[in-house]
Amino acid sequence: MKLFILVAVFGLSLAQHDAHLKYGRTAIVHLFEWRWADIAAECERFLGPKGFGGVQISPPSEHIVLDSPFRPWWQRYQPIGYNLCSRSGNEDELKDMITRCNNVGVNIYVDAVINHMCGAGGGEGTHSSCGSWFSASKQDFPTVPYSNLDFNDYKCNTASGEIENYGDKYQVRDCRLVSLLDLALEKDYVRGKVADYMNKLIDMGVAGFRVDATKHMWPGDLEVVYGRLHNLNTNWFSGGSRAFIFQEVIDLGGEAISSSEYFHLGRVTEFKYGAKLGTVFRKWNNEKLCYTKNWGEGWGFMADGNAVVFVDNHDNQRGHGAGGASIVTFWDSRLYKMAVGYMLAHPYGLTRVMSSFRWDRNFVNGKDQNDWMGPPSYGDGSTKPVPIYSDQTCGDGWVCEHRWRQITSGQKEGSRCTGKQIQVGGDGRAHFRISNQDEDPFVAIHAESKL
Ligand code: QV4
Ligand code: CA
Repeated sequence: MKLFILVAVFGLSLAQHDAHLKYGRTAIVHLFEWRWADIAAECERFLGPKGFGGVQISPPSEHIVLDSPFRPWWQRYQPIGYNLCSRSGNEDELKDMITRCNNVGVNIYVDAVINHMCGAGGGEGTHSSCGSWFSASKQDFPTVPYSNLDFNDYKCNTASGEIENYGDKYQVRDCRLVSLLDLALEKDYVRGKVADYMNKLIDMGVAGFRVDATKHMWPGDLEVVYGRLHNLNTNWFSGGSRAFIFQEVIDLGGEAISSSEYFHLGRVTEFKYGAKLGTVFRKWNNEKLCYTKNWGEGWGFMADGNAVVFVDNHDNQRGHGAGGASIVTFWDSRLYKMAVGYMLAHPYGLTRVMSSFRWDRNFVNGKDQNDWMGPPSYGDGSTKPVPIYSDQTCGDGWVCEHRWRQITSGQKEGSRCTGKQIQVGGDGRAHFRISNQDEDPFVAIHAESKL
């Protein structure tokens, strides 16, 4: 009997590691700040046909709307409630996107901001994406509702109420991250509201969640919340499927909290991956590509089945979060194509491709003054659609790395390959040359792209 229970609990938690990708699909893409209407169209015209497994979307929950700086991208990481209207669109558009993407085999993963609400200095009024009233100063969020009883101030042990020392796991979890009002996830009431929010999305058809700021929440609290989640919608997923959970924990070593505290709950972001890959492709510290022949666990990364990996993310491509100077982004396009090509070809972790927007970088003493800039928008702050040109690239400041030819790789078109053509002998060997002068100095061979 005891053994049986052990197996059942183990099975349940492992289930949350499964991204439920449809057959033959292996990578997901973060369409950072895209509108729901554009994601729906992208699933049908590109992601479905090209074999992408899923999309990580920006937080769909109601968020603060800021004037200064004007509409920063990070306002979406300051929820004021769980209504589903955001800078990307309203609830109907969200639902339509989930349905249309699921119908072409592309899963949707929601960025869930459940550690906190808006910043303590967020004021009072209806400056929010659905127009709901809230008061940051009174800690009053009537649309949920949360009141001042639902926050962690009574537990936090620092004088400022902020996280002051990442060496102390109590402050990291019970105090405010950059002044963001910290939810008391130990309370059954708060757990219930968070689970209701996530369940509404599951019922609409999402396949799982990126859990924002996981390091700042206790594993025991999360276990209860995840345990209350519904099974996935059987219109698209087989009966009994559990939501895929991948948790944002930045663990480069040397802090009180480590990624491994969350492995039993779902996958975890492996931030060492992009940081190390950057040093290899930049040839820093005498790194060489040939040293990566044991790339993955051999480099001290977490176990394959626990990891979500990426070259860069929406934070560290603009100096937020962690990863350091080595991170390669679309700004270094030639290196970036090589690094992403390498990641996609390598069998380690669940791979996530970043899809960004451009902004006007302005470095003063090494710090980008414009790292706050939001997506391409009109004067009133509303986000612009993503125009697609006939050569398949995107316009209006949308970078669309996921559409770069080298990242989708060569295609088979009729009787020819659009990429490099390579002869593979019956013995499985091939002879080919890669010059370091090539514009794209790498080759990835896909077993099913043959003539
Ligand atoms: C500022 C000061 C505070 C001060 C406060 C006073 O920094 O010390 O107390 O004013 O009002 C924005 C501003 C930030 C501001 C804060 C509150 O940038 O300067 O505080 O708002 O007004 C994103 C951005 C943050 C942004 C936040 C909320 O990166 O800059 O803060 O959204 O809008 C750690 C965590 C990790 C986190 C990473 C960035 O362990 O979990 O930092 N990553 C995730 C997301 C990230 C997001 C958050 C967490 C928060 O990926 O995008 O932060 O949801 O490593
Ligand atoms: Ca917390």
